[in-house]
Amino acid sequence: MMKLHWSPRSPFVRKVMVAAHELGLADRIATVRTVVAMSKPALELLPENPLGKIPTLVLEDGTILYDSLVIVEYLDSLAGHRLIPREGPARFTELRRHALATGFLDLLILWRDERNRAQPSQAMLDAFAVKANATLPALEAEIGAIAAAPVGIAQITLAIAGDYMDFRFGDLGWRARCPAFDAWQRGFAARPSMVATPVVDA
Ligand SMILES: N[C@@H](CCC(=O)N[C@@H](CS)C(=O)NCC(=O)O)C(=O)O
Repeated sequence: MMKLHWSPRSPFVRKVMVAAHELGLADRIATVRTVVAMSKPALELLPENPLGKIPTLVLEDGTILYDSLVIVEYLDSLAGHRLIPREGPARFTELRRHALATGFLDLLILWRDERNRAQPSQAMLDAFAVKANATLPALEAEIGAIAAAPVGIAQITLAIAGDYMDFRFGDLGWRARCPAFDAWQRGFAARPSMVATPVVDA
C-alpha cells in the first residue's frame, strides 16, 4: 500500500483522492490523518516533507512524493495518463488551467488565514479580494471550454475549489456570480469520486 498524509479538510489532499478514485487506485492508498497548520508545523511530518505540507505520499519502496500535482502525475502515470495529457498543446492547456484552479485555492487559504488573524492587514485582505474578483469572472468565461475537455486535473481542482468556497467562503456568493461555473460544478460534484471524498471539519 502507498501511504498518504491526509486530512478531511484539505482541498489539496482531496485533489489526490479524487484523482485516485477517478483512476481506480483509491484502494491502493492508506490514509494517515496528519494534522497541519501554517502556524504550527507538523514536526512528525518534516522528515518526510520538510515543508510540512499535505498531501505527502510515501510509495511502497519508501519513495516520497509531494506536492499534489506531482502525486497526481505519478498516479496518472500508473493508470495510463488519463488526467493529464502526456504531450502537446493539450498538456499545457490542462496544466495552465490546473495552475489557475490550484492557485485560486492557495489564495483562498492564505485569505482565510489572514482574516482569522487577531489583527488582519487590510491591505492584504483588499489584495485577496481584488484577485478573487478577477479570478471568478475568468473562470466563468473559460468554464465552457474547460467543461468540453476530458475529465482531468483542471476540472477536478476547479470542482474542489467550488466546494471549498461553499465550505469556507459562503460570503463570496460565487454561485450567484458565476452561473455557468455553478451549473457545471454541481454536475461534477455528483461524480462518485467527489461524493466519496467530502470535505468536513473533523
Ligand atoms: N502546493 C501544495 C499545497 C499544499 C498545502 O498548502 N497544504 C496545506 C493543507 S490544505 C498544508 O499542508 N498546510 C500546512 C502548512 O502550510 O504548514 C500542494 O499542492 O500540495
